[in-house]
Amino acid sequence: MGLTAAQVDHFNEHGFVAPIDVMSAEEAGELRRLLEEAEAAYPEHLHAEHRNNIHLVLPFIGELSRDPRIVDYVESLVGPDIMLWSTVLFAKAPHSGSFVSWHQDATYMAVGPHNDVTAWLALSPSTLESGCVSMIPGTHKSGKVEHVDTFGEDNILTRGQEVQGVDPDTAVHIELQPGQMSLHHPWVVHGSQPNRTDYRRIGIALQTYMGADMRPTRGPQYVTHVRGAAVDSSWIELPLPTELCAPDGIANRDAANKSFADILYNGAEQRRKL
Ligand SMILES: O=C(O)CCC(=O)C(=O)O
Repeated sequence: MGLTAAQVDHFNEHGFVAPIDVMSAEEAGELRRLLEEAEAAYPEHLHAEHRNNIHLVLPFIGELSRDPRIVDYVESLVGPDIMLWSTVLFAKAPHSGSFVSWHQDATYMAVGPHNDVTAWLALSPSTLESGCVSMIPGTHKSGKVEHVDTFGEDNILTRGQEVQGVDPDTAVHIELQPGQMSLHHPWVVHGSQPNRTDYRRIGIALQTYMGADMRPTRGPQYVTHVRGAAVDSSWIELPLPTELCAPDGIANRDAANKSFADILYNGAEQRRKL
């Protein structure tokens, strides 16, 4: 089952579509349990500063990246031949100041031409109070806009990059229950506020699902195959893991994270500790 014509129109007009039911709250709870069990077992590999590309070391996140209940919707936007660029675990501790400044994903990605979409799946309630993702509708139509690096301490983004002059009153707050997802366009301006609740707000961004026509514009860059045609040789294709945090998965993730950091920090005046 893919998106309805009305959902595709909404995405094209506003730059996002949500909420989309992917799985039951119980199933999302089970994913959360597996994730938190892995965080407890492998703290050196899974912590707040090491939260990228978890699908390369956690088999259940690898499987999630190919789950037809997500990918069928993605296919409605990018076509039948799909790769995945990365994943990001966006977790905010209860009553933490962590926030995400207004930004566009595509600005720092060094891939193109853009035929891609991010799926963001909630594993706990993502509400205005817990710091859900907020989108500025229609901003995807402007293409790339200027960002300023802030390196703000509580800013979860790599370089604290921020689009200036956004009017927060125009934001649409994407509230999701566990098991629901949003889909957003690589150029839509979005961000999120601190978590003011007693619970951990957890979302997994499958970021970004790319159509087969996309290419790296700086390299080397790593992807996993999701469905359809084989990955083009301009990418380095990595396998999904079969074991939790096994040495080969860790080596693949280290390579992908290094390339990810080199791309995201391109031209930056400083780097955070990774
Ligand atoms: O999870 C958040 O708070 C921000 C997510 C985000 O910026 C993204 O998925 O691109």
